Amino acid sequence: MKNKLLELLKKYDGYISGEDIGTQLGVSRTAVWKYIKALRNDGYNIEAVTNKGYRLMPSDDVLSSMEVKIGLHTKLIGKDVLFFDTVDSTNNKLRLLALEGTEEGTVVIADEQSGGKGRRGHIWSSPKGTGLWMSVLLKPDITPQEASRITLVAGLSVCQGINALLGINSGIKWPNDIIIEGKKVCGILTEMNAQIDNVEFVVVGIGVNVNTEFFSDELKDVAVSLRQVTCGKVKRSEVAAAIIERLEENYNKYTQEGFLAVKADYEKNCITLKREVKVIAKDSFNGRAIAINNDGELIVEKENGEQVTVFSGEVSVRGV
Ligand code: BT5
Repeated sequence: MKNKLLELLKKYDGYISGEDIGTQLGVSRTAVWKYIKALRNDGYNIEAVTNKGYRLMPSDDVLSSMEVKIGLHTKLIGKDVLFFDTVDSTNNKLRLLALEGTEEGTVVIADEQSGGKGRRGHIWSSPKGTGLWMSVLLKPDITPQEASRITLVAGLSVCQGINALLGINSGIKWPNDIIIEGKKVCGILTEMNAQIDNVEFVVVGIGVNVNTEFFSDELKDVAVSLRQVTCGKVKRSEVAAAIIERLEENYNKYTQEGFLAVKADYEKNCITLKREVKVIAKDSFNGRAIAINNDGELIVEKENGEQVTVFSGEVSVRGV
């Protein structure tokens, strides 16, 4: 009911009386008042004026399950959106839920992560109220070796989602960073539970800096937020919905037709291609990123003309 009331308030530009709300939703005016109070507790700014009724004020950046779901038209991803004020890591939270049998497509979002994780034990800074810290549960019928392609699919979805929503020009640094003007706006951490030859489930963790105004000294030269780029406050729920919509579309293409189905879009948005890169591995080398192959791996051409296939997760690639 709270959901329906919110939708109704959003539909009206001006005021709507308690009586009208009651009639449209089929509840008493006392019940209307109760739900208005509940929405205010969730952070919505609802004005009440005698003889006029209620009006939803241009909303601040309220992040909640309901707010995300209102913007969604997907069938699988986001059918369930679970919101938490604080968790250690949305990936950890969703993994536990997955072990209990939670359905594919479930999304966990938190306002704050106390132990946000990057890859290989890195820390992901996830302060309260500033970013979109979100994990998505997927159960693709793939082998563990193929799981890194899910990261590419997710990266593409973030890039397309935020570019379309905000009219910006982010790009993907292969394999999993979303970059704007040379700085990282989003990182993706894909974790899985698997047997030797099949994946039970994949948790795709997506961290987007949305309304961060100031980064720590350590991060300020490498990190950027959507707010810093657009010079205005951005609604995290809209960012979440835009990403989930694209993710469902790309994930369906991927599961039905393989990576080839999204490869052209990935390449179009990939800023690593045609650039000089340094592949950091046991034996580091310099080269030129010339292509993404049909499995999503990066082909780097060394100065001597030798072509090397770089597997995601195995190395880092930096612009030189
Ligand atoms: C990543 O790791 O980029 C993956 C980050 C995934 C975060 C999401 S949030 C939701 C879900 N729950 C989690 O616990 N994690 C996922 P990596 O490529 O290892 O990059 C980590 C490095 O990025 C750090 O060592 C810092 O240098 C830098 N960094 C940390 N916090 C950052 C931030 N908020 N913005 C930009 N860069 C950051």
